[in-house]
Amino acid sequence: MIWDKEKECMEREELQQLQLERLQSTIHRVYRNVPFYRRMFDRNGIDPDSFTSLEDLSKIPFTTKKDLRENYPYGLFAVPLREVVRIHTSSGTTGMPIVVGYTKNDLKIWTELVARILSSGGITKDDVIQIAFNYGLFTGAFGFHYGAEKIGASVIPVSIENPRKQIKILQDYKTTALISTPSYALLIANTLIDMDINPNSLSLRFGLFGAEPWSERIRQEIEEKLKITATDNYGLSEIMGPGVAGECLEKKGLHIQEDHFLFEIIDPQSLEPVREGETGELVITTLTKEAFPVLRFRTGDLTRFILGECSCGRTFKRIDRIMGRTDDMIIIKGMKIFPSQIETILHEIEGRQPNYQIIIERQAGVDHMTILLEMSEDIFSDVMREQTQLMNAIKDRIASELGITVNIKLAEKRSIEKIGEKIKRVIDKR
Ligand code: DLL
Repeated sequence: MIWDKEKECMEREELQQLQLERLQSTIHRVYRNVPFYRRMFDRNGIDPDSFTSLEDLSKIPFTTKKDLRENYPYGLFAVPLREVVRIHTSSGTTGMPIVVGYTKNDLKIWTELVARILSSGGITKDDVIQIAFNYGLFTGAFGFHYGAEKIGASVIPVSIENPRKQIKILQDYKTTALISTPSYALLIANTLIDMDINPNSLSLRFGLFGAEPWSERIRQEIEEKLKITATDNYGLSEIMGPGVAGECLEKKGLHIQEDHFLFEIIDPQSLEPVREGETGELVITTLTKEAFPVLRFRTGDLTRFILGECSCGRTFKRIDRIMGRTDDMIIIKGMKIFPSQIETILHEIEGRQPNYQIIIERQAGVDHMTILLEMSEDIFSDVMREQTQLMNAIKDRIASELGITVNIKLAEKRSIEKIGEKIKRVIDKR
């Protein structure tokens, strides 16, 4: 493809004009309809009519997860509830999720943006798509479902199932594309090997994976074991769900959907923008959201802008794969968990501040979480039966509240290693 620099500059100018107009209308909408933002503007002396260039965005303070949580459930909605046609949630630190609403128009745009991600990942209307995300409050399954239907592909809404059942469907329904977390794709790939099934006997060609961090090495492993082309896609419920950014088949970074969001990368300590191309925290402003617009939302995700044009011909900028988080959120099997959530459960069951450590390991491509719990004589009994009961109670609570199966191991008193005065709460060995 011949690269026409002049045309690209013109396109960028047009894009920036569109972004500015959309930003101005978002700012007016939130100032009019969301008391949280009106107070933020008034307190900081920001006039909603004073946004004449995209640089003016820097006048607005950041919105944090804490702000969203404090406005649970509907405090940040910019439309009356009767205009909301869908609700999803993201997990939160205190068991209090962030509730996100969508108007009809929000759903239309979400569908369109996910369709773009699918199409840049190689999907066409001829594909048979197996969606192996949980259908529910999580945005992953519904987001991809509607995007795939819009493309005209055939959608199989399997949800999370026993991997053998996924494989049976892959075989019998001649699935050509798998949508899931990368860890779940790897579980399916390893199960395929255990079952001694030749991946070439499947019709599978593409995999679009996201919702959790993964590496180039894991991509190669999945591609090799399933004989597919695997692309990475990124999103978050607070902004929309999947559809925020996604790789094209060049697999050299994720194109960001610049006509619907503004992206900034800041130093999480100084909160100043990093130099172009340096790693920092991704901050996103929505430009077209009606029900749940957010301004300068600090995602907690670390990445960098990839400089230069992409050989696929798309002119939207790219970010690198997410390299980590600024906070202590653990992502396991696509689920987002904070140590404080585990701590609350342990505290409630044990009736006192627990000493614990969370260990995350990967075995045969599957992530496991173990909670190491220090014993204290007054609570823990020597009686084996009582210990087992306690461990089961903890496991059950965690499974039902956080949706994850964990191993519990009891440890001797004061045996969990400290760094200075602090126990390192999370040891991620992946
Ligand atoms: O994970 C939305 C999604 C669904 C994205 C399906 C892609 C595919 P949440 O549950 O709110 O939403 O979690 C958002 O997950 O802030 C990142 O920390 C992490 N994350 C999402 N995609 C990626 C990715 C969905 N491709 C949080 N790589 C985000 C690394 C990711 N981390």
